[in-house]
Amino acid sequence: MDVLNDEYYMRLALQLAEGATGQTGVNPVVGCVVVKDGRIVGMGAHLKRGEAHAEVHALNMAGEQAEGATAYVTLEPCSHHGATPPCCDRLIKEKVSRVVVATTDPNPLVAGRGIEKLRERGITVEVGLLGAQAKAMNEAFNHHIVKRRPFVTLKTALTLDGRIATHTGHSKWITGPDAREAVHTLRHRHAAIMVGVETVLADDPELTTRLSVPGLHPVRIVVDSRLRLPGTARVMNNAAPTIVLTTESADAAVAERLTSAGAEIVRCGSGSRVDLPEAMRKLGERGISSILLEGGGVLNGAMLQAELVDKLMLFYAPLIVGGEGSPSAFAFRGPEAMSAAYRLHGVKLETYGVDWCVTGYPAWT
Ligand code: AOF
Ligand code: ZN
Repeated sequence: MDVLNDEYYMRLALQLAEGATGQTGVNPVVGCVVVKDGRIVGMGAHLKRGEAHAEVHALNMAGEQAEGATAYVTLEPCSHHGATPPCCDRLIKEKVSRVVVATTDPNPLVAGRGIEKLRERGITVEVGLLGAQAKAMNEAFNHHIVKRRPFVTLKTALTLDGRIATHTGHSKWITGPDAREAVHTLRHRHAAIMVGVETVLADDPELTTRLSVPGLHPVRIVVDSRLRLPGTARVMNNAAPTIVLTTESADAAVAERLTSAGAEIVRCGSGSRVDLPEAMRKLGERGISSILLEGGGVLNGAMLQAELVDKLMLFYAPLIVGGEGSPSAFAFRGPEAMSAAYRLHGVKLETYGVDWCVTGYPAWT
């Protein structure tokens, strides 16, 4: 049994928050634990945008026992009127005497004001306990609320020699069932999933979340400058919304056909290719805070070059396929000198059955 101390309760609050990853939309995941005289009297997590914040659930549970209690919150209590009233007002009203906060809220509407307001009312506030963990679990929220564009995680399965198919284009399967199951969890955890039209034409994927326990489907985004997407493609089924990113010059009649088949057409730029920075801005504005980028190689390369990839998750299978023409996970010209290669930092290695996942961040994240 752990020693019961601040860290013990904050870990519990972090677990509550973590459990809701993928279901809070543009909002962060947040957990709260209220402790009075050595006993937990309230617990809560923010579960859905528009519904109660973590503190409200926990304080509702605590009732009158909140008076004189300590509240452990994974994110600074909010000070603004959003979909719900400010959490710091509620903590003040319930006469909580101490608030332990893991990390401040980067939302410009809050950004320290929540902590300030509590202190002004004589509440003891301590900030920073398990702050790194709390920040990491909201990496997409922290990015989107400040930059207003989605946090993009590039995910690909690849062979040890960096290929995503053989020279004939055959690709099923590279990684085993454990890695593929992990990818479905990733889909649940992202607001949207994005692929190039080549991937749709080659594999006809459905791009939904399919797990032993059902998850939420991400919005499906297809990058398709010339509108080659067939109306009969599986991404066009009604399991989830589908957005097609294209250009100003794409054919209006084809666009109309895809719209009547249920897709939403978003035109980005007047060049021959989709203007990716503009696309990310438009998606961010419409509340898509995170994207799982599932390739293929050309789109991966273009997104990386445009510095629009914020995280990479590379699922390596212990396979070598060779083949001069076999498609690469990153199909772009790349730098001349090795010293100019994209170097990942914060690299972590995990195993899934016989496969490995290398996670890392590019220099600009
Ligand atoms: C908290 N506790 O549990 C959450 C917070 O539109 P609203 O009202 O849901 O407000 C969303 C903003 O509130 C969000 O951008 C972030 O700044 C904060 N989220 N704050 O005190 C919570 N989910
Ligand atoms: Zn709040």
